[in-house]
Amino acid sequence: MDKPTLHGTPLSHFTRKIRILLAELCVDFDFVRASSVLAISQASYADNPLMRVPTLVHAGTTVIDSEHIARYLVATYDPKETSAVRPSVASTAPAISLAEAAAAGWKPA
Ligand SMILES: N[C@@H](CCC(=O)N[C@@H](CS)C(=O)NCC(=O)O)C(=O)O
Repeated sequence: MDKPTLHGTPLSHFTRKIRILLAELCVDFDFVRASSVLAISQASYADNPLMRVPTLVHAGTTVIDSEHIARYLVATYDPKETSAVRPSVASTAPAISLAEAAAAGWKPA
């Protein structure tokens, strides 16, 4: 399967939401840092006509808006077929996903 490319900025919380979901789904992806969220050309946002980040490009498809991107990723990468924790993290962290933690009543401090 083609590797998706996420266009965004490190400080964008919408971009971060998608990076967390990609990690949870164990999806390997390329990250392209947008030059600035003040840029005035669509090209700076991977041709996102809304001129915002994030934008996901995968297998010839461009998906815009983090909610649509999240739905696209969950539909494309079956969460049931992926490990809840990335292998590099699994050796040092308890093997529990955010969904499992929430179901168990865990709340962030
Ligand atoms: N509804 C959009 C909002 C995205 C958004 O507002 N991103 C900010 C960065 S966190 C942005 O690109 N701002 C540039 C601007 O508003 O011109 C989504 O969920 O992806």
